[in-house]
Amino acid sequence: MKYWQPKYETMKHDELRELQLNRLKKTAASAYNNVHFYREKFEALGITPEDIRSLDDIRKLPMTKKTDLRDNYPFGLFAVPKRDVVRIHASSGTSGKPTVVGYTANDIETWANMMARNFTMVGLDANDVFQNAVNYGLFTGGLGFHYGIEQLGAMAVPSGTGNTARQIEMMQDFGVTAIHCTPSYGLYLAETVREMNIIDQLSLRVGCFGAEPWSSSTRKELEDAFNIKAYDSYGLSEMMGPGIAFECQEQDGLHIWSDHYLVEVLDEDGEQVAEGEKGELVLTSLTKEALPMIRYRTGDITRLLKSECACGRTSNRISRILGRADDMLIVRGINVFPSQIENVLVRIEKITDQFEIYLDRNKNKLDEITVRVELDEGAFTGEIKDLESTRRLVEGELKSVLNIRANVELVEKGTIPRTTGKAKRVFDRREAI
Ligand code: ADP
Ligand code: K
Ligand code: ZN
Repeated sequence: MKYWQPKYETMKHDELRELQLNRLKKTAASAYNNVHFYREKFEALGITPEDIRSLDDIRKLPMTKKTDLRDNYPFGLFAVPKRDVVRIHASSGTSGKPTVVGYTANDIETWANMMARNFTMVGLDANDVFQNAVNYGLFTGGLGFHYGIEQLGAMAVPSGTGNTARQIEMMQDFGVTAIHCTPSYGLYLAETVREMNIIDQLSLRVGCFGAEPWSSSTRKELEDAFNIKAYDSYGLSEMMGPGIAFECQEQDGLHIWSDHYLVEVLDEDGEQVAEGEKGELVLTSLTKEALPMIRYRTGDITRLLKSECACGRTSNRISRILGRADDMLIVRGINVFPSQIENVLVRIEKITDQFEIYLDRNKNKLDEITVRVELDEGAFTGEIKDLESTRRLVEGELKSVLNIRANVELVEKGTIPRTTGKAKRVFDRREAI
């Protein structure tokens, strides 16, 4: 089977635009009628959903940012009563609290079908055995992929993260044909497989890699090491999770599902860029019920590609993600904002509010984050064990907010340079993957 939902995947452009317009009107009406935040934004601009008469009218609508989710934490942007929400997920917020997203039963089904489209697009079907080697739980990558695999009818192996030896054993024993993980973990797995010299015992054909940016040289490395085709999977929690945009077998840009999302790629002045140009990806959901998002600024920089593709799909297409428009860091696929770290540190008494963040890649090619903080004068007792307990305290607080382990390095007060301008706090020493 070539397409999962051929009607939508290959819909003619004018028909698709009509569908988008109808769905945009519905989404705007739901946001306006059910979400106080949107109602106020529309009113401030002097517009109502009735002002949307063509797709170009999207430009009349207000933009939404990640901080808007924080300000309405946890459920303030939901457009349906709580009883209609069947699941929530959470991703990193810009400060102390995570960003919470919600789904109705229809949303979950839409998402599963979107994933099944992606899998069909890269040549998978019910005969495949699919190992999902990402974090389950509040992150969207686990259950998001999982439901898609089941929707496709393939066999899901919900291996989660960690224990590389076990991961490889499962690949061998279960005859795994497809895997999903971050590209950096993929590289580590590949290296381990090479060291064990067992590539002949694997049945892998397809790898789906996402949650962090990666390059075409990493693609080649992964494809060579595993003897697979490696595909880029893009998504973000605010738009559902993974699977919003996905590469097809042409491996030349990602299809972004136009029946579910209205795509804008905007320059710094908020103007739509021309084909081939770079800009920030701004998305409007067209079918999301629990959490409609209007002109959501993803912060991700991409290029707009022409929508014709040799695979026959008519959706919008974007290039791989080229970077971020803001200061968000991606560490092992998990988003980290310097403001989150600052938020933790200012609450701890024994240290000053100066800090530096160092990012490195360890020998297993995995990201390491180190936060350098200053011990406050009065807090130094002269006892090494007290230093160690302060360090552990800071590590623990960071872990609970960031969801990943950060190394903490304590230094003497005054070590971190003070600036009068904008402090340089982040030192990213990782080579690109
Ligand atoms: P978290 O990972 O903290 O749960 P999200 O799932 O919302 O949060 O992360 C979404 C972000 O991850 C995107 O906005 C983008 O910056 C990054 N991302 C996801 N997939 C890719 C990809 N394939 N290439 C580059 N960046 C990606
Ligand atoms: K991410
Ligand atoms: Zn294609």
